[in-house]
Amino acid sequence: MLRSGRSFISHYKIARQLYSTISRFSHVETLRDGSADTFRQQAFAPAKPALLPRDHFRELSALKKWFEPSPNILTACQLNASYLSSYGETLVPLELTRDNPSNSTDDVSSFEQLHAPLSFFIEWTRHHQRSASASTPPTAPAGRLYLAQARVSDLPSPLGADLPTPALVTLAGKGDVYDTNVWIGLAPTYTPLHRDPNPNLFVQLAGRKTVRLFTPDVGADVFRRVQARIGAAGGGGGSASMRGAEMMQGAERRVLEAEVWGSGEWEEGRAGAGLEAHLEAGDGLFIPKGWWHSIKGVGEGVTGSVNWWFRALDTKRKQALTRATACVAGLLTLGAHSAATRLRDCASIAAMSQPNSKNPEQSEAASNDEPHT
Ligand SMILES: O=C(O)CCC(=O)C(=O)O
Repeated sequence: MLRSGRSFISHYKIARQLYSTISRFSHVETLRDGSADTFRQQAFAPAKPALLPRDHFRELSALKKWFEPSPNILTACQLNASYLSSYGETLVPLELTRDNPSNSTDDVSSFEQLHAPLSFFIEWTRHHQRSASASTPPTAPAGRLYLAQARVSDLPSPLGADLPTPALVTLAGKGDVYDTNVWIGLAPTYTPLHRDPNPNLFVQLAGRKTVRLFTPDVGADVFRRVQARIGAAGGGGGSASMRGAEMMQGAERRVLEAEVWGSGEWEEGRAGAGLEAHLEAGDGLFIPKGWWHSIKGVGEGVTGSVNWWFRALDTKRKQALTRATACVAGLLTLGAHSAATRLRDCASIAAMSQPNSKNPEQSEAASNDEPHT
């Protein structure tokens, strides 16, 4: 059967868009095991995005205690209100996004950040999940809430204890965590393209997310092009490492989203520059410092994640560790006397690699970490 010319063209456009979206993003590779050595050698040291083996973080307490299966929607989760309500008075940061009426070009009319008790957010998700699964048509939602960038250090300590720092984080970097944040919402959720000034271990606690990543240079190009485009229309000017209101609404949101999730132009001559990862509860993704990423909560029900922004070893410490390793290896080939002398050398080199070393070489160790928002 022949289609009308217009309908054929629109089908062709959709097919082309789908094809280009599918083919432009390669899958993030999965590490062969979750050991600290493999993580360090194949992801952390070469600054390469990588997925930990599926379910690696399945045992995290938060994953088991904060969420439970939805009784109404197969495969969806909900918040475990009976556990979390004990901390209902805790103030948490929320993002409120309001949808625009359908006759507007922007799909989001306003974006606000506020603080409200956790109990309010629990009630909001419960209400929305109930009306989404009810057979009666739901009333138009007044807006969407996203519990975004809630610092674990600001949560009551039992909740913080449900998110112990993974060994990979303490073993691979300087051993300290810059910041840990949780992100909980009802799918769909959306975080625009940005980059983090520290390495990021991103772990999915509930529901599903899709992450798209760009190399530092391609991401910077995409961001610049979007800024230029909306700058011409009088908008933009935000920072890519700040979760600012400008990237969550209006022209910047629309153009950024189209560039990353639609038929953006970044791919020309840039094979392999865009990566994609699909995360489910228990999965973990390493996002190296400076890699650009945009994240969508997909599917149905509650989606929850936690990220650990941790510090990379500074160059001096990296060099000292390499020298110390070589020094110890050399010991094995020496006689007792020379070995004792060599051992003293090794000890002083190893001291240099300690984070709080008083060695003058270390005073320069203050990292190039920038603040997160
Ligand atoms: O999960 C999200 O929506 C955002 C997380 C994020 O931006 C990050 O980990 O850098």
